[in-house]
Amino acid sequence: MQEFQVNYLMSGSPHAPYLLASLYTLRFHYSGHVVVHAWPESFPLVELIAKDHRLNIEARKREPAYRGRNAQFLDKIKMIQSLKEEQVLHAAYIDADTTFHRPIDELIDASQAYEFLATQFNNWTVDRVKRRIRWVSEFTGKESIDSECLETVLNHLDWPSVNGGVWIATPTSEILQTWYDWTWVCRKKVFIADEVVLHVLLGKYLRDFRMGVWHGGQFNSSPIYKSLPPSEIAIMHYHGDSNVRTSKSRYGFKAWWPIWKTCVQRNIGNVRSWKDEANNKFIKALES
Ligand SMILES: [Mn+2]
Repeated sequence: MQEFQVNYLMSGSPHAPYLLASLYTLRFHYSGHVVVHAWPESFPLVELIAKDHRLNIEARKREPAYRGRNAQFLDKIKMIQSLKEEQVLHAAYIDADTTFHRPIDELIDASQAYEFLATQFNNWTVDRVKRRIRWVSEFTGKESIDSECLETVLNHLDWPSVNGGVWIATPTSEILQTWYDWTWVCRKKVFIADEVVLHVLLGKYLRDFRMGVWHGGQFNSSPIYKSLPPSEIAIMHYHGDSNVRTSKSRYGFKAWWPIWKTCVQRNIGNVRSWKDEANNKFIKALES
């Protein structure tokens, strides 16, 4: 049995540099168990990262049950569910495109009270993403997304907007299964289907406290929107490759690039042996 575990899920290898920066900075603030689950195409790189004892992570190969649109988003839910086999009580899921800048103990402590603790994205509320949430209305039905839950969340535009990149759940929770099922039905037509459905889940589970949201955005902060001063940010989330696309965010690049440089300089995660192989086109362009 394990009280708590941090988990990542790698699909393709271009995100391996992002993963490395996330792991490296995570270790400044968290010393517990970390598992990087990886699809076969990225597993060899993740194995090389895990060979660096300084990082102290476990590399674990997994084959997704489905490949297609929204596949990584679906498989991350299944991956966390699979941890019930080894009796992990609370499992964190962290996107690779993140870096850690402050302690995360408060978030871990808070997660103990919930089956699922989500994080607010910046200072956003449901109001900001309501149009995207409405996209799933064509997928409501008896065996499908619950229309009442959808209405509930759309009637609470002041609720925090959540993001699928940072969350903590109990692997046995029904919430994960509902999240999977509802994402599955709209996977082919909805952009970032998991994130849209996560909002609908608020309508089902938030008011009885099975689900919670960490308010304020310090554990899921975008460099593009800069809703918090840098000194308050614990987890930076570089969605849309905003760490390496200066046209998207100079601030994101400035925050991430020195971390990457340090990793290369100190050969963290044996990065020098695989960085070209990872084939991240943005990093290649910046380094040329
Ligand atoms: Mn992300």
